[in-house]
Amino acid sequence: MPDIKAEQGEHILTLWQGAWIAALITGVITWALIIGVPLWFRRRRDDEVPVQTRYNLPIEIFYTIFPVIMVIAFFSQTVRVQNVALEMDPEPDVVVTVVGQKWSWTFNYPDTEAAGGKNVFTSGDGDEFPQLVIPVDQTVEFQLYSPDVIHNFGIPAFAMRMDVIPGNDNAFQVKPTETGTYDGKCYELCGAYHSRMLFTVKVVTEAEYQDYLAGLAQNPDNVSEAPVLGGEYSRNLINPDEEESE
Ligand SMILES: [Cu+2]
Repeated sequence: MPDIKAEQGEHILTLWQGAWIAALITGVITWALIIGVPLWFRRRRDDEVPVQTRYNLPIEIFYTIFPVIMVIAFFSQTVRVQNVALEMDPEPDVVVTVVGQKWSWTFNYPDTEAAGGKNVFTSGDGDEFPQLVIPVDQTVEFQLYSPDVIHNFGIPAFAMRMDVIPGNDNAFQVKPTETGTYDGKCYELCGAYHSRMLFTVKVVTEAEYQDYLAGLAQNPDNVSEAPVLGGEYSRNLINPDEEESE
């Protein structure tokens, strides 16, 4: 069983376990019928013809209605859990602007300002995987932005992931329950170096989080005029003269 480290993911795990139990009960009954029927109703003597049943209305009604009831149950539970897991607190404790682009991730921390009101961020490339640092027991909102193609921002330890779609900015929130370092990756086959889109998530205490942000704000490599939203590379490919004309 996966060990879930975020409140939202715990609901998803419960749904997953419930769905498995329901599916297993259905499976056991189905396997029993598949194996049992040929045994129970086999021809026992050479001169005997087994009972020839052409139709059985109650059974036909049962196996039409019962799957419909199962679909309704699975569907309604999924919608219920989805609504709980995707519930948005209008005032999250921390906001991170996550940029998924070919072929890595950038994490902007818009709540924090470096000297002169500048943006604080951390970024990775195909060789070095970026690390996202967030505080434990606080509601963290991920605002997902892509300048190029569809990516998918996912952290298995939180049992949460979501598409990062150009022109359609998604968001979700997590409340991590335990400090530690967890893996994350892109879950949408986005192109040649999709497999390089890995990152780690480090969940730390509030004090460590503030120290981390202060450290980023001191490092010129992690400070920019505006939020780093990516896309320069692909834009220059389309229109190489754009920078000169600006
Ligand atoms: Cu990707």
